[in-house]
Amino acid sequence: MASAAMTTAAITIAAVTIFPGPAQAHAILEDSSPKAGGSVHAGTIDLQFRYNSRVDQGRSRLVLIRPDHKQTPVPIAPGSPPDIIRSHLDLKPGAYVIRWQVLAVDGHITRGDVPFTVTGP
Ligand SMILES: [Cu+2]
Repeated sequence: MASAAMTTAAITIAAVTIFPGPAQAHAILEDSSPKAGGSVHAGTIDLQFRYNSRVDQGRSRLVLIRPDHKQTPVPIAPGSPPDIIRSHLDLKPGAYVIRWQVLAVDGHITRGDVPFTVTGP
């Protein structure tokens, strides 16, 4: 069990090294586009998820759940501010969910679902 404790300590130190600065909480979703429960018009849809703290964009994930429940990974666009995850999708009308998972500055992973509706023209 000593080695497990040492591994945990090593991971904690690594997280602090990667994200210098004051201690911060894990990432909580503060705003999104589309909004949870909102609706958008069919076509190219800009996705944006803003958190209360910086997130590691390279270790965060977005998955689109389609109306037929098929899941598709969504590439995260590079170059966003450090507390924001962005992408875009071309979607037909229907009920969708974006399932997000982000790694925050404190080394904790949080997840959530943003359901939304795409409406016809
Ligand atoms: Cu945390």
